[in-house]
Amino acid sequence: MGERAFLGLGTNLGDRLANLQLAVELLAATPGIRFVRSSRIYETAPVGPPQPDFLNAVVEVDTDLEPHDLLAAGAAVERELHRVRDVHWGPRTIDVDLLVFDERTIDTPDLVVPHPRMHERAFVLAPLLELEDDPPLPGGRHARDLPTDGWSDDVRPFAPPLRVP
Ligand code: GSY
Repeated sequence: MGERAFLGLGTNLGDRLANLQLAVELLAATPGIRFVRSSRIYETAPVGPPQPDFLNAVVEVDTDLEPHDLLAAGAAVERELHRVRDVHWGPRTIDVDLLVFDERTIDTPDLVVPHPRMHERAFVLAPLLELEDDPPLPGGRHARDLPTDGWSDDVRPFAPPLRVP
C-alpha cells in the first residue's frame, strides 16, 4: 500500500470520452500507480476564454511514486494524448492535474499541493467530493464551508465513472 492521491482530468478536444478513458488506462499502466476509482464524468462550462465545454473527472490512485514523479507521469499522459498548447488556457486533448497527495503540503516552483485553485473550481470540487467528503484544500479550508451556489449550471453529470479493464 502506497500513498493516496487524487488527479483531476479535463478534456475539450476531439473524442472527449475516449481521451478520458485512454488517460486512465495510461495512468493505470504506469509502474508505481494503481487506479483505485473514478468519480462520475461531468460536462462543465469552460473556465477561461470561450471554448467548447469540457468533460472532467477526478480519479483516486494508490502510488509508490514521489509527488514530482506522479506529476511527471501525468505530464507523460498529456504528451501521449498530444496535448495542444497553442492557446494559453485554451482547448486541450487532456489535462492531468495533481490535486491532492495524501496529507502532504508541497510548495515548489513546479508543484503546489493541494492544488492552489482547486477550491475555486466547481469542475474539480464536484467530482472530488463524490470520492472524498473532506479533502485537503488550500489554506486548510473545508469543502463544507465553500459556497456552492450556481454549481449545477456549470457542472452537469454526463457519464458513469471511468473504469480500467
Ligand atoms: O485546469 C484544467 C483545464 N481547464 C478546464 C477544465 O478542465 N474544465 C473547465 N470547465 N474549464 C477549464 N479551464 C481550464 S484551463
